[in-house]
Amino acid sequence: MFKLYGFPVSNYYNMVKLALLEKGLEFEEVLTRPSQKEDFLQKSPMGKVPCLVVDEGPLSETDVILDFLEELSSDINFYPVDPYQKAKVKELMKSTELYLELVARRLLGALFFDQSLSEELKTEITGQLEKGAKALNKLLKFEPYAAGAERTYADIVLYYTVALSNLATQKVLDINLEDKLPGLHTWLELMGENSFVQAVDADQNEALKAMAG
Ligand SMILES: N[C@@H](CCC(=O)N[C@@H](CS)C(=O)NCC(=O)O)C(=O)O
Repeated sequence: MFKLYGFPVSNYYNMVKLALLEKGLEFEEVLTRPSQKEDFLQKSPMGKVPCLVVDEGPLSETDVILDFLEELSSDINFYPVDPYQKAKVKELMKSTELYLELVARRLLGALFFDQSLSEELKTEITGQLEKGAKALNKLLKFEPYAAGAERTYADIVLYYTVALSNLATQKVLDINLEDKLPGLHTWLELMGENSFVQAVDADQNEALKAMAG
């Protein structure tokens, strides 16, 4: 059985967890924080989560793990067969990570630990978010799914990116991503109807509550 290392607040962890659930692959969750301890670095060389240990050994980096899961036999696929459409899904996944996730991540210290941010930094991050949202709006389809008619990995990546990013942008910058990404609200509702999404969300919400004390 696979072992998934990480913790349920982590958006990256939840992307892999949802993919495993959707694909019906058996796995055990091993509650783990990022760590620089040598035994964890053997599994995840940067000490980050998630890390998935499969029969052959460990794998780190979320996109690599998602691609690996897709290669395993499954009736549930998250990439289109057509090479161009598949590349478009990957373009959307990568853009979501680079221009939304990694930008909003700069606010997580303020979200979780009340770190203060200078007005200058807030202005810089707001500018990056505006630019990123403009780019994402060129790629997002919401017809009804992120990349078109079918559910793809782009939905999984966007869903858990938005989950934490929107908490952060609302708290720190008073920006609701639903106002920046037209169609996001309806799509979030659609995604929320899925029972696996509900299960992962419930674990994330519980962990967020525990973190808030
Ligand atoms: N590039 C990594 C990023 C994963 C990541 O940043 N995970 C966070 C938790 S959400 C982490 O482990 N942070 C600790 C660190 O950056 O050292 C991936 O795609 O899996």
